[in-house]
Amino acid sequence: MVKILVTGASGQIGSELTLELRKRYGNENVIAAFHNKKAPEELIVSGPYEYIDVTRKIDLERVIKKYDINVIYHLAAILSARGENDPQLTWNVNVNGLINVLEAAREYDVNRVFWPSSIAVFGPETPKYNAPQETIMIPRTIYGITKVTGELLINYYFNRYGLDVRCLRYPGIISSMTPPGGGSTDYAVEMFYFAITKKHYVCFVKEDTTLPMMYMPDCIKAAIMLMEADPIKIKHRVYNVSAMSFSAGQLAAEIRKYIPDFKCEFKPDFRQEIVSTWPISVDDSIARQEWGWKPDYDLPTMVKDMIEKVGRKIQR
Ligand code: AKB
Repeated sequence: MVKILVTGASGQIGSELTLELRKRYGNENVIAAFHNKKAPEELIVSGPYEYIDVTRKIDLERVIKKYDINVIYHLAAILSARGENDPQLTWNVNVNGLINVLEAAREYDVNRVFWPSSIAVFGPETPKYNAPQETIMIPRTIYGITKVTGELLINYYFNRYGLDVRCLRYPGIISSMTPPGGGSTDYAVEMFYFAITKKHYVCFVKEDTTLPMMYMPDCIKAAIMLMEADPIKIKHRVYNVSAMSFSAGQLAAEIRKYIPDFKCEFKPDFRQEIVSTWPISVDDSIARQEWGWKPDYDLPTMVKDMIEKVGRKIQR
């Protein structure tokens, strides 16, 4: 019997992933955990939930014991832009939180752990195009530093203790249900809300800023595919995954196909400096070879779906 704990369940990825896991494994078998934040109504009513501060190992232990948890999706984290306002807090949540999860997983015989890394592990020295899975990683943000540290830790826990931890390096994630908070790729979600409600958006990166991105259904599909993959096929602990790359200007132009009078201005702020250190595209061929990764959405199909879903959400 699978009993899954999702930390950071009220966040951008967590809210949709939790609902998908509940559909797959049964509502009562997926425990949503969040910290001090109002969670989407759907999460609260569809299954069990708990308040957890991942920097307190005792909180994790209580929930793991209470539900006899054997799989953890550990998503609680502070993202890149917010991280720069408080590097110590970011280290505490992202690194000490992860160590608490890994230690608790080891002590309570949890079978499998998922942890998201990010393209933020890369830095200006990484090749800009098709950034390889194994490459030079000298991130410039505290968030990126915590993600590199986390990748090293999960490799350590696998090699030292045999803990089956699996990790994806996500690009910027575009979602319709829960907006991201504190990321440097948030413009790619905000643009839809402003285009639909105000027909005007001031974008915080330059028009030609091009980054790897992924639509939420692919983000969830990748996590579940990796977690369900046969251990024999998994030769790495950390995988690059990719779906599409586009510039902020190309995104605005694609949205304009549905909202012709949408006006987008580009006024870069401190987040431009962050995204300028990240690659334009990543090479995910190892994930494709080893466990069959393949995204479903590209720029036009993602924009079409987002316009419909965000439009419906705003009307409600
Ligand atoms: C962020 O912008 O911080 C995140 C990420 C790329 O990890 N979306």
